[in-house]
Amino acid sequence: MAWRPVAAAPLSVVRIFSGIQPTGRKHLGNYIGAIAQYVSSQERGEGIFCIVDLHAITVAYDPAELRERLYDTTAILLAAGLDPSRCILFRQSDVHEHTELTWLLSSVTELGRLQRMHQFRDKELAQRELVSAGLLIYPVLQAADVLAYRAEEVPVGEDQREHLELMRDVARRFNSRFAGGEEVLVVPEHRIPPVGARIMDLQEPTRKMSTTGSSEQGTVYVLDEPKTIEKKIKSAVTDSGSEVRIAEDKPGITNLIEILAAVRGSERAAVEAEFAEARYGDFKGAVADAVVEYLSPVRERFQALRADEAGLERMLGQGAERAREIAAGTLSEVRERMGVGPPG
Ligand code: AQP
Repeated sequence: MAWRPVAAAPLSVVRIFSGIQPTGRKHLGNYIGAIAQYVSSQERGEGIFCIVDLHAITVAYDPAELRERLYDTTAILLAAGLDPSRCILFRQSDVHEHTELTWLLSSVTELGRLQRMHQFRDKELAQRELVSAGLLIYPVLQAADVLAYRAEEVPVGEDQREHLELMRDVARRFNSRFAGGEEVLVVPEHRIPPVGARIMDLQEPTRKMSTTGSSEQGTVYVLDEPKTIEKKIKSAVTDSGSEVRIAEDKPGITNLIEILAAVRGSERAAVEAEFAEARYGDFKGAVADAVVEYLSPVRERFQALRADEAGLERMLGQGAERAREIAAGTLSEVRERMGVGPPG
């Protein structure tokens, strides 16, 4: 693989940052809520995307599998359409500024708030072995990831709202405590996709589709074969009644409407109108076809990209160099403002 260098973005261009964990198998929720947004953001601004291996070690994991999953995730992102000549794509642990900034920002992060975070509490309860301090500090590392690049936008799913609010508060507190209110750290905006911000489990449509909390049958994986996708969607739990419409008491059908609208890039109302007279079976068939068509090109491109680990490493290394140039500038200003290290 040969990658062209990243062109410098003009100053007025919006800077967009997001991170994704190299854990588990990436699913349709990750794809619609995050990956598809990353790809489209390349048209709108300077995208910086990070595979967050340091986040992945905060729960029980296998070191050899972590490396495999890192390459899987990198190849999925490229297969989805991330183009290293138009964005920066790198591995978090290659840029040490993330961990240094985490420590510096921990001094302006409220401990009680970390302890109350929903994701921490859910994972703490689910954790069978050690609950690591890393799991608690996770949102500070996430804040450092974004703030190191002074990113203006963070495209992520609805489940990240609480973490985004925390990082905005950390930036504000830093600016007020150490920069006299000047925006040394940019307060980022959460960018949620208009449709598909919270894709639900096909078997338990009141829970989000997730890597750790969902069943195999309830989760469509990006790399699932067409037949598997079809089977999962056709056996999705639906609700009593027979109308295809969005309603609180119809979480299964509402989720399928959301999925179809998201993969088609259309509105939920347009899907409802089109299938107003349809039976559940026909509607599910249409959703299955659309999802297969949506994910198939990604699965096909993935194979060749994943086979070239040396090429993936080279590309990640080049991305990390470019990322480090930006993050090092922020770190030197943060250190200076905090009085850490030699002056000037
Ligand atoms: N169900 C979902 N619908 C829409 N967006 C989703 N995201 C996750 N689930 C859904 C978004 O995917 C991005 C990447 O997530 P990640 O892999 O870095 O970790 P995560 O958020 O922990 O993903 P999971 O699958 O939900 O894993 P667990 O089970 O560990 O919690 C994020 O932007 C997220 O919003």
